[in-house]
Amino acid sequence: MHDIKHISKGLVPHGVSACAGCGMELIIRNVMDVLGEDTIIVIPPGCSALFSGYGEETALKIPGFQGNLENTAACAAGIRAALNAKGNTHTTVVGFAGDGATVDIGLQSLSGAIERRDKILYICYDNEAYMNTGIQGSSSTPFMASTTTTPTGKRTGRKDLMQIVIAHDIPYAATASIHNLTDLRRKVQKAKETDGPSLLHIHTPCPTGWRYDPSKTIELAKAAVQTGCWVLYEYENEKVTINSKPKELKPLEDYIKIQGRFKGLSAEQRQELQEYTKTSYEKYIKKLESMA
Ligand SMILES: Cc1ncc(C[n+]2csc(CCOP(=O)(O)OP(=O)(O)O)c2C)c(N)n1
Ligand code: SF4
Ligand SMILES: [Mg+2]
Repeated sequence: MHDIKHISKGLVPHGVSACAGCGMELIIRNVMDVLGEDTIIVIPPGCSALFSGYGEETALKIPGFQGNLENTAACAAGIRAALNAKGNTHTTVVGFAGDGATVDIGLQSLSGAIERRDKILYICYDNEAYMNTGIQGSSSTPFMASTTTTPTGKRTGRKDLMQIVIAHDIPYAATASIHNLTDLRRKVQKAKETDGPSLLHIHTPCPTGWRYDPSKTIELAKAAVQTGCWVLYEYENEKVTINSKPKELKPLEDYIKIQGRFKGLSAEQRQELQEYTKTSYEKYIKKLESMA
């Protein structure tokens, strides 16, 4: 932990070094705005580490701790336990980690914290690859997306973080998208108030890794929901609520055509991806409806 030296309006100053149009920056600004200053944040290596800081510097006006890719939830749980031992039950402890740090490398520590019922808020901003180290594919990288380790397109679909935490019967979990900040902020507040572990899985367009014009970040976040690539729902009291269900899905091209990571696909592959997306979406909605 280090003292906070930066003074600015709000808890996140202007002029941070995220790329222009970064979805993750927008998320942390909103998350911090809802959580307020009585918060301790744990951030693993990844793009978000610019918010936990380098050496003496930090881009957040709250105490922060940088752990490892493996242990965001364990570090957060340890801080929670120390606060509890001091009689402090009011401070929010939040883990803010990428998809690689969550769905791959830190999954065991997340599982342990949920199983122990540690009261931590865990946020996975999902930019669908290991961006900070050069866009390597993660288990959250979607089917057919090109990364530096899947140059001709990923051959498998993505791991389902939400269903994994639901299998732990987590008290509260929700997906969110930056195209609907009202919904996102409501979920942050709900997660904060949850008596036990809570998790938010937030879709995070990344202009550098997905290779699109930075002005299109919100448009893409919205298109992901409208084309069935991202489903907004929450799990609470052992039940699922679907927050947004498009009457009819928009064509997948609306989402993929401006992203460089899908540019190498042939017309047949694009068609295959369209069918895969539609079938997976319909199957997923049925499953969620059975959990309502
Ligand atoms: C065990 C381990 N493996 C690899 C690394 C190197 N590393 C640092 S950040 C990073 C990328 C993390 O990806 P993600 O969690 O998705 O965050 P993003 O960079 O996309 O924001 C990697 C692989 C590490 N720090 N620890
Ligand atoms: S690589 Fe992507 S997630 Fe990382 S700072 Fe740049 S836009 Fe944000
Ligand atoms: Mg990532």
